[in-house]
Amino acid sequence: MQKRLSTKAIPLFIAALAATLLFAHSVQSATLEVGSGKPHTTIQAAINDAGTGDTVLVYEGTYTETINFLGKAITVESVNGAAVTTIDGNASGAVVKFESGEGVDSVIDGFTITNGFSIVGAGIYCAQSSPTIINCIISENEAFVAGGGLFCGESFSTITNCIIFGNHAGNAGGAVVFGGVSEEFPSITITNCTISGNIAEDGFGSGIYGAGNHGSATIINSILWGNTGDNNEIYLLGSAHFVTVLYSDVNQDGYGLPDGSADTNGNIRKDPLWVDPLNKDFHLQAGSPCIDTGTSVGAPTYDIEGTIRPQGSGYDMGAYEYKEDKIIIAVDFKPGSCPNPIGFADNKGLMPFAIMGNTGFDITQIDPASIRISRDGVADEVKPIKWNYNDVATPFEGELCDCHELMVDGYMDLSMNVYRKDLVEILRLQEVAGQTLSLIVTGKLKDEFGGTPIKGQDCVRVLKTVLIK
Ligand SMILES: [Ca+2]
Ligand SMILES: [Ca+2]
Ligand SMILES: [Ca+2]
Repeated sequence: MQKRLSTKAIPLFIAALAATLLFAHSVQSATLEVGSGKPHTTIQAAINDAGTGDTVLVYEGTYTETINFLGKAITVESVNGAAVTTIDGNASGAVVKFESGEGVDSVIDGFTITNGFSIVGAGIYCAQSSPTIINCIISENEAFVAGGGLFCGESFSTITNCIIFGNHAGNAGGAVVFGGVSEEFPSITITNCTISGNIAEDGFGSGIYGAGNHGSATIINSILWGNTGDNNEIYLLGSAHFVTVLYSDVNQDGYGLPDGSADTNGNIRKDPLWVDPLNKDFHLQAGSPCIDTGTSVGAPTYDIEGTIRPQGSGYDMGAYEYKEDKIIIAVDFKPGSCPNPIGFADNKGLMPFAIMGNTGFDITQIDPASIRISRDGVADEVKPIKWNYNDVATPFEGELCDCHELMVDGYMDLSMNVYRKDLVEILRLQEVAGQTLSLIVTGKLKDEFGGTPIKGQDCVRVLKTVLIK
């Protein structure tokens, strides 16, 4: 028998249910979509409808409007990032405004913010507000007086992973103005930003300008280079302004910055070696002094494009983390057997190994003459002696030094040989007798396939007694 609700109990039940739903509504945040064919076609319309904790999710495209957060603790973010999602202010005021006491939970993430025109703060204007600004390209905005890119007055804003490029101020602060006049001591934090090509017409702080009576800026893992004017990168109006610069590349001395002869506080003064700054490409080239020279302290987990930080041996300076263009290859020493022991190195004895092909990787693209074997901590490399194409092994998806004995899989492998004597002597394997260690195989694709570097590894077990005959 089912127990039935008495008629009397129903209103109570409904009231309880309604209360539950209301409660659920108050804690669950909504996502408001913006784009062509979406419930909202302008970002501002979605902001108007949003409540605390909601996300305004903006699809690719150019939105010609200016927006105002209206004091709301919401996240306005793009689906696919700043490179393909633009807010164009149409030269009618600041493009993005925070002027109603917004705090850290008012977030703008992943937009190009451009074509603003105002007295101050043409790209982003924050007054007595402290928003979170992340993954944005703030470019080609024009302030009649100050703060071409951003104006942060009485503000504790954080600005992370942003490119602030090609903005213009009639007087001061081509890229950023900070400071305050009230009793509060405002302080902004700029982390992993790339700031270049900004102009302050009167020459004061084409990069960053400390205005008002007081204020401080902390600049971490950032690049200020190629902003135009005297005192071109940073300028502080008075003695009650402070700037702390750490692990950054700034083309200026003073403010505790290096003069180019020595580094201070992790700061450097060296050409950042951008890929193509004239065409707004601020990715780092291989060999840039900004690669791996940032600090992990306070660094974001991703870069402006969503690449995981750090890549390589450390965090980079600027909005982009340098990502090595490298193909990871599957390698098997002694194909089809494991644990790949090595202990006796006669003159002519060979150790076979294979670089394995699969559906996505055709090993005939590899330049066999480029292949080298190395181990961590040893500078010298070993060159294999002969190679051919055949199917001898299967890629193994497991822990690096785990064993398997899988052989043919229908995909052709690049099968090579190396003298055991070379491995033992050149890689100094006696030093690691009794250990299992990984040997690294590097090389590159043939030039007609782009010459892309390749890298992989497999483990060998070095026997307790390594003999050389
Ligand atoms: Ca790095
Ligand atoms: Ca093996
Ligand atoms: Ca194979």
